[in-house]
Amino acid sequence: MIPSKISPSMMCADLAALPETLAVFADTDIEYLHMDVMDGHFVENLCLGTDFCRQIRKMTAIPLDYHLMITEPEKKLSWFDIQPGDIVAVHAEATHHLQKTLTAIRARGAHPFAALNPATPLSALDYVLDVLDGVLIMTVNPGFAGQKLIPATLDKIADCRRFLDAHGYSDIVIEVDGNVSFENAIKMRAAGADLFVAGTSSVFAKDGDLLTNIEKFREAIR
Ligand code: S6P
Ligand code: MG
Repeated sequence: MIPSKISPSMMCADLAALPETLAVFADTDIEYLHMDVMDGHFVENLCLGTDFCRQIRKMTAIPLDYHLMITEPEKKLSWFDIQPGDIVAVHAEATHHLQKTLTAIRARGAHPFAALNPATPLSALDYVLDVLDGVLIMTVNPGFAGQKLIPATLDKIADCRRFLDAHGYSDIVIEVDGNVSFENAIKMRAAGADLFVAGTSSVFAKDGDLLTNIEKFREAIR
């Protein structure tokens, strides 16, 4: 089993407390920072621009986990300061050139991930497994934080793990994103997820402080 990791969703962070939040993440060995980039076209929302991503990069050494919810990501990779060790997830639905885009991400030393909307079948990955480091399974429709889990996506996580193992790619990471609450994270881990995007339903939940939420979340995904 791949060790579990946390990627807090920075669109859910309190911007007024950004330095303090990043310090807590560094102290608690948070593995990635999830950067939701939305173009108002692929999804109905605008979020986290290139300048914001560059600013975060200057404030922390934690690798970035770019989730590009933008059409034709292959034309926009150079807009970002992608560094070796970062994750870059592009949506299979957003490009006609998935294989080419994943290859371009790998050429930058970053980890290429393919993101799949809830309705997109795993067969979209059939011919790109050799250029993938991870699959980002959306467990809500992308665009907004604070949504409810789509239950069928739990089966999809388990199907994805079986599919990867059956093809000899047990080392490909499964990332999950959308209502990864403390309760849902336990089920997602049991289904085979490895990397957990933590938003308003866990790490940034208002009824707990950041440190307690992180400890509780680590316990849930152990
Ligand atoms: C949604 C985006 C996500 C959200 C995250 C929020 O389109 O890709 O990364 O920020 O899912 O988490 P939560 O717990 O509020 O659903
Ligand atoms: Mg996301």
